[in-house]
Amino acid sequence: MLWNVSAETMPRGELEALQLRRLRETLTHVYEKVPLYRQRFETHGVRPESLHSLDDLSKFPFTFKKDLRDTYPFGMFAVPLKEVARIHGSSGTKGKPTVVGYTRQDLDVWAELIARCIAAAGGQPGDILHNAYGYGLFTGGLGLHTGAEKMGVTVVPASGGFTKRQITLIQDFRPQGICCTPSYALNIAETMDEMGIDTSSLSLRYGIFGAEPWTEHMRARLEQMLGLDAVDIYGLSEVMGPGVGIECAVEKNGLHIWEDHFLFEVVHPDSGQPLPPGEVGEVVFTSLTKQAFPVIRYRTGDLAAMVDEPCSCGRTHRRMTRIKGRVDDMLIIRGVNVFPREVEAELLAVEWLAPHYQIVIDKEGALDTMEVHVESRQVVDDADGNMVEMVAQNLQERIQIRPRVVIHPPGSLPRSEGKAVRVLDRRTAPVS
Ligand code: DLL
Repeated sequence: MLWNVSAETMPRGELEALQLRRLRETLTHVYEKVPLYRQRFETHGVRPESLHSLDDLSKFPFTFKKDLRDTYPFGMFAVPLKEVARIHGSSGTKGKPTVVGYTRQDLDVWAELIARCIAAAGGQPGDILHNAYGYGLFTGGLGLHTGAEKMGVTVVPASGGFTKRQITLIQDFRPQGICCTPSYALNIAETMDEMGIDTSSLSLRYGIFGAEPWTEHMRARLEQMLGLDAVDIYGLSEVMGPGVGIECAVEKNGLHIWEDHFLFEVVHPDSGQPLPPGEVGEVVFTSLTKQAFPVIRYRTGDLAAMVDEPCSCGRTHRRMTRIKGRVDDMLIIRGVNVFPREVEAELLAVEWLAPHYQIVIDKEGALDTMEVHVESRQVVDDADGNMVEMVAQNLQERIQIRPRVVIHPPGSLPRSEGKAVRVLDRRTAPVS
């Protein structure tokens, strides 16, 4: 089902004309209201009037997460605080959170886009949606919540945690939809299994999973364990929150970005030069309708490619591949560049390992150490160390460094209730 047929199937020419008009308005709005943008534009010798076509956007400067930190808390708001109806933020692993604001109109647009997402996932008015994204400063819980309400879906505001109680609610209320992080969905599914619940008796038809990277392997597992269609939802607080884009249940292949509200580019992470469709680079967003917290060419740090092919669902909005990683998630261990997603891919390829792992980086004297902790699906007898040896060997071939591998019994590694923490880098941990 399409929630907003005319917007979601708008012919490209019409969509681009709308984007150009909205982009001009946004550039004017930030130039007049946000000193940081005015100064940046002036330094780059551009003004809102410099924009004649969508391609001209590339003349405008980028915005970075650091800009939000430097103007903490409200320095990049483009409306007076009394017009800000709500504030959200991201958790901020490095001290203060990044803060974003929404006017009433921004909240309405957000709800509309979430309604489009729920419909794309296979939901419809009258459904019950079990919302296990965290409620609070994090955008996940309330973002999905208000969109579902707007659509006429009954929301169960479960938030994260108290997993057994959540399972009781899922059994008793019989929701058609569930939304949470994929790692928490796995936690719920495994807990059901432990409780001896026959998942074929569940009512779930669709799952809206995102807020962290996940893989096709994980999708297959969640679909099989929970008996639903799982789609990937993407977003970030700085740009709006969940619902910047979503996969459609028809193709489950790339996330439609709601291009009437966001312009997206993919650029080379070092040079900042735009990349053609199909090439993986850093995703950059410009908001087209936001009032309180507009963003111009915001560098997300997320890596993906643009997909510029028609989709059989009928939506004309272009797609983005799954997020392939982050620009800054590269670990440098003894001088070798290591990407956690490479470790994940190697572990998930081993049939008897479970998708629960953690990478711990530390130092012994001057030397970096790397440990990979992973769970097996069943209790394994590895007295002679052959299994550990095999996993360590495979990892070494893939990442050029030999980690110490520890295989843990099923159920022993910490489970996620929100975004899973996959890497513990103790070299950078603050000394307490
Ligand atoms: O995670 C918003 C969200 C909530 C998205 C619920 C989807 C569902 P932040 O806390 O600001 O906002 O974190 C944003 O999370 O830059 C990505 O690195 C990552 N991320 C979000 N969605 C996905 C996804 C929310 N589908 C950051 N796949 C982003 C991979 C994702 N990474």
